[in-house]
Amino acid sequence: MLRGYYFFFLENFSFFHLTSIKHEKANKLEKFPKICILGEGGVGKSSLVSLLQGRIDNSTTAIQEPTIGLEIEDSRINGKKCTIWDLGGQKRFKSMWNDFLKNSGLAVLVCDSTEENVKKTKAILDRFANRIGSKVIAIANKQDLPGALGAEEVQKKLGGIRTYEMSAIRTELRERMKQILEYEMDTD
Ligand SMILES: Nc1nc2c(ncn2[C@@H]2O[C@H](COP(=O)(O)OP(=O)(O)OP(=O)(O)O)[C@@H](O)[C@H]2O)c(=O)[nH]1
Ligand SMILES: [Mg+2]
Repeated sequence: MLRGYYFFFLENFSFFHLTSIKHEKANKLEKFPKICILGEGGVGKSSLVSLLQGRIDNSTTAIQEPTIGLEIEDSRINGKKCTIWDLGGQKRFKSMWNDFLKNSGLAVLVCDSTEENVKKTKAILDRFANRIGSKVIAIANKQDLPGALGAEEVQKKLGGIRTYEMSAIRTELRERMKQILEYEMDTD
């Protein structure tokens, strides 16, 4: 019983803590376009941000740590400052997404290109459709793994949202990742 309360306290403490950090940061960053990266845990969202930001090189060991709540960082797309919101994909953080997704200029829905994960990704899309807004694209990540579904197939399963193939661990794809976001931020 005591144990239950303890975890209840911890969960709620972390929620309020994260919410206040979010508000503080959000107020400062509100004036810049916001890109939200969302998807199930472990699909490679933080790895994609690292690729984009030039933090992955061939000597870097892979990111293993799941994102706790949310990471916000500055970036530059088309020469303009923007903020990237990398949402933690674990189940316990999803209730916070409604808040995090507010005023997003572009939502990037990431999947790991397996049949099972694409199904879960579609469920995310349906659950947060009214928060994600109209500007949403998908990344079919982990294309380096055998059996990865291609962009066309993933796009069909996700109900037609524009989908790009990617592999966050391939440093040579950094420019490609940048181009995708530049193009999508520039068009309606
Ligand atoms: N093979 C392969 N592994 C990848 C790729 N992208 C990410 N990974 C690996 O997948 C694991 C999870 O990556 P993360 O970037 O932490 O995943 P995430 O979506 O941010 O996970 P959460 O923060 O828990 O939501 C790590 O071990 C990465 O190295 C990829 O394109 N190919
Ligand atoms: Mg992460």
